[in-house]
Amino acid sequence: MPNPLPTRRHVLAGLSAAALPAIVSPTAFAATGPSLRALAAEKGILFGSALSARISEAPYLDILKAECGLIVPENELKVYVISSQPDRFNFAPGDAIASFARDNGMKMRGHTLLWNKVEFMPKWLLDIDFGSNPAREAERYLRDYIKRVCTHYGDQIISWDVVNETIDPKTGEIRDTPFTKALGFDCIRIAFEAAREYAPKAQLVYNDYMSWERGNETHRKGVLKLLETLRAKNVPVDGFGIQSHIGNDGHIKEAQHEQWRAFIDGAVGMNYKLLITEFDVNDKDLPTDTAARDAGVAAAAKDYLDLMFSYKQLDQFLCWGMSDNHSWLQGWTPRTDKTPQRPTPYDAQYRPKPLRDAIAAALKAAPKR
Ligand code: 9MR
Repeated sequence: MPNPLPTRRHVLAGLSAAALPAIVSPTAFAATGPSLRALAAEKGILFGSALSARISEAPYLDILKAECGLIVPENELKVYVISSQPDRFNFAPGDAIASFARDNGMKMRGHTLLWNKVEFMPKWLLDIDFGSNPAREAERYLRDYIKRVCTHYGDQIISWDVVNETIDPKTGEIRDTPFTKALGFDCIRIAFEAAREYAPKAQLVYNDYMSWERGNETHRKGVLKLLETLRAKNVPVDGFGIQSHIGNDGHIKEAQHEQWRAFIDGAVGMNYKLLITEFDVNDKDLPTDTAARDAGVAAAAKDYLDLMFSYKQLDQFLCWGMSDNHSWLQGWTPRTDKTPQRPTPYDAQYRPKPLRDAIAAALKAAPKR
């Protein structure tokens, strides 16, 4: 379920430049050597992270400032935050993140204009009555919503996850939602066309979570079919966002490189740019021992990132949070031993972990794009 919305007080306390100390002290446990942002930039990759407006700890924000050139709001641009009531539009949480990014010279991605999945639509939208001409009214609503959000942020958002997770992993087909009921595939086309119209300079991305692990075959097939249809119908889509929540299916050791390469080759063969949009490593199958676990996470990450960075079409890479205490995985798949997950580059005390070294090593080994 969606997290409770951040209050205005939290947002402002956490992110406004005015609330930050005038002189920001360096992170207590700063990583040595070049930042991930610098290592990535050397290879033509933009490195960044998700940020939630609920986060206010200065050391966390310092890590972002030190490491990231790109920020994506974790939840603040989702329809259940922006429009939790009909005809109400709340941009305050997203604006706080936009200010943080601007004040710190970071670019910004947008996530997401149409999360075509009923679990993440506000109740009023699920109950919506599109009237006697549902196709026309659904299109009017969708275009209007996308216009409001895109024009609010203008050119600050360089890349949008226009449509997120519309493929049902079990069937490989487009999910049933109020929009697909009214418009079928056209809701996807309309979302991208409206995004092109109202965010003409932004890269437009289809984003999904299919992985290289066993059990993902139908999901991968469905996503490739969607990417093909988008091209066949000349829908304006520039990039394919591969979320990369690796290990999330409990198969951290079951990498299937050949199948995964065939899948990505399919996407780049259709001339899509690639992005890693939400990288983290679910460690629920790894041992309790911290050192062993961190080593397993780092090894899985290096293996995955080496393969991904071999594609020169990939030029944006974002982690889904930079420290373990702020990872969604703590609540999503708690470990059976009850110890906290360790899925991100920094630990809960904001110390860099072997995962950070693995990311740095993969960036150093990556070919220039
Ligand atoms: O990390 C996000 C978590 O805080 C939210 O409660 C959840 C529902 O909005 O979404 C999480 O982010 C998801 C992202 O938006 C889309 N891909 C999967 C991410 C992890 O669930």
